[in-house]
Amino acid sequence: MKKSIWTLLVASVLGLGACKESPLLSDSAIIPLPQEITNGSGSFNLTPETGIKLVGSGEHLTAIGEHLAGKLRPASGFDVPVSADAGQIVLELTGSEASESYEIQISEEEVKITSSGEAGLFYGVQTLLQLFPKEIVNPTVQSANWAIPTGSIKDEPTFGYRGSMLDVARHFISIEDVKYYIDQMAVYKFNYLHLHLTDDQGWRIEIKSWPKLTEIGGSTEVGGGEGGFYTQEQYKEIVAYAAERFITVVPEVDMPGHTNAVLASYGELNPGVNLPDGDLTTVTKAPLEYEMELKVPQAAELYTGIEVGWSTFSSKSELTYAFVDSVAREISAITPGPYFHIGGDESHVTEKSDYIYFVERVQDIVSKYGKTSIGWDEVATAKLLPGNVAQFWALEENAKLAKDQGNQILMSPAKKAYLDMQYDSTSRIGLHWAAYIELDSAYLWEPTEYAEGISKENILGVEAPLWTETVTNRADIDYLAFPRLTAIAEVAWTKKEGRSWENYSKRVAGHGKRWDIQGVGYYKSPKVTW
Ligand code: TNX
Repeated sequence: MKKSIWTLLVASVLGLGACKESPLLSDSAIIPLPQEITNGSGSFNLTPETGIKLVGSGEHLTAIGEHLAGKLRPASGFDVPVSADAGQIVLELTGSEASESYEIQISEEEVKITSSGEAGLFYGVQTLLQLFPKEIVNPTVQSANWAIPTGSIKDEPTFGYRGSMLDVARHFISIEDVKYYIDQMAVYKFNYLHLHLTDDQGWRIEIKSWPKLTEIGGSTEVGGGEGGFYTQEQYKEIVAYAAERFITVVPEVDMPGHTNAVLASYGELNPGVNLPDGDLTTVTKAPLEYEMELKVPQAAELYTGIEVGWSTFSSKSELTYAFVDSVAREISAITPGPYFHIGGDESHVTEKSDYIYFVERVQDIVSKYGKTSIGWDEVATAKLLPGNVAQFWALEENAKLAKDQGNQILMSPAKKAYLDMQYDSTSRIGLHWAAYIELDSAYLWEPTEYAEGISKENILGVEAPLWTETVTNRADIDYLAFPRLTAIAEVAWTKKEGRSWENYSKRVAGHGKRWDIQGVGYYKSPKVTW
C-alpha cells in the first residue's frame, strides 16, 4: 500500500515534469527565421551571476557586448558585467571581416555566439535576445524565469542589402522618431536606412552653400504643418546612431522631379527662368492647387498637397548642375556609406531626352564624390554607370533595362513592400494606389521570382519604403510599419525554402506581445492570432 502511494507520487511528479519540459529552440519566435536551428534538450538560465565574456579583438566588440548587457539589465535587474575575463555568455569574434553570418551554441552552462565579423556578432545578439521570455523587453525589473532552450543556430542573410526607407520630406520625422525606427530595424537585422530627404513638400537637410533650401524649402510639409530639417550635425548624429547598430544610411535627393521645395527656395533654379526668350513655361503648377503662369523669373510657391509628377529641374541649365554638385558634395562628405540615392521617379513633366541627359550627368557628379548612385527604376531608361543600382518599385520593363545593362536591382515592389499602403479599405491611414497589403500579402512573395527575368544574381536586396503623405506621428509609423516590416525582414533574410506563412504568423504573434510591453502601436492583423 505504502509503496503504491509512493509510486503514484513519483509518477505524478515525473508527469508534471514532462508537462513542464523545456520548450524547443526551434519553437522560439525568432524573426527573421534563422537558416538552421538544431534542438538540444534543456535550458540555459540567466542568473544574477551571469556575465558577458568578450573573446577576440574588434573596434566595436565592447560596444556589442554592452548593447547586449544593456538589453538584459533593466528587466532582469542583474548586473550582467561585460569583460574579457569571464562570463557564461561568450561573444567571440573570430576575424575582422564584414561577415554577417553567425553561430550560436547554447548549452546549460554557456551561450556562445561566434562570427568572423562584428555585424554577424551583432545579429547573433539580436537572435539571442529574441530567445529570452518576452518580459525581457520590459524597462523595469520583472520576476521571470530567464531561461532559453539549448541547441544551436547557424545563420546568414540571403540578401546583402536589407533596407527600409523613411520619407522625412512629406512629413518631417523628428530625430527621436528616426532613432526609434532604427532601433526597431536593428532588431530585425536590417542594414540600410534610406532617408528620402527631399520632395515637393520639403527639403530636410542643411546645405551650407544653399541655405534657403532649409530656410524656405524646409518650412512646411503636407497639410501645411511647420516642417523641419536636420542640420548637418544632426544628420551625422543619425548616421552614427545607425552605424552603432550596423545600419548604413542612404541619403536621397529626389530629382529632377519632386523638386518643388528647391524651386520655391531658389527662383533661379525654376525652369522657366532659363528659357532663352524669357517666355516662361508653366511646369511648376500643382494641379488642383493653383494655375500659375510665370511671367518673370520667380520662385515657385511652397506646396503642401500630395499630387506627384508636376515639378522639374531644368535639365539644360548649367546652374542646375552647379546646384546638384554642391548638394552631392556636402551630403557625400557626411555620409560614410557607399550609396547616394538620386531619386529619378515620376518626372512626368521632364522631356524624355532631358530626363536621360539629367540622370547621366547626375550619376557622374555622384561618382565624382565617391558614391554609387541608386535611383528609382525609371533611371534605367538612361545609361547607368557600372555598379549603379535601380530600385524597382513599379515597372518590370525598367528592372529589365537595368539588368540588360548589367546593373543590379533593389526590390521594392509597391504591391508588396510599400509600408504606406493600407491593409484594407478600412485602414485609418495609408494610400492604396498600388494595392491593399494585408500582412500575409506582405509576407508571401519571393524577390527572385517577382519580376520576370530578374533572378538572384540581379538582385542587390530588398527595401520597404514608408512614404509619409498620411503619416504624421509615431503612432502612424507604428501602425503602418508593424507588423509588415517584420514580414519584409524575413523575405530579405531567410531563404525561400525556410519560409512559411503559417509558421511566421505564429512567431509574429510572439513579437506582438513584446510590442504590447514596449508600447508599439502595431496593426492587429486579423490574419494572426495575437
Ligand atoms: C509613389 S514610389 C512615389 C512617391 C509617393 C508614393 C506613395 C515612388 C518612387 N514615388 O512619390 O510618395 O508613390 O505611395
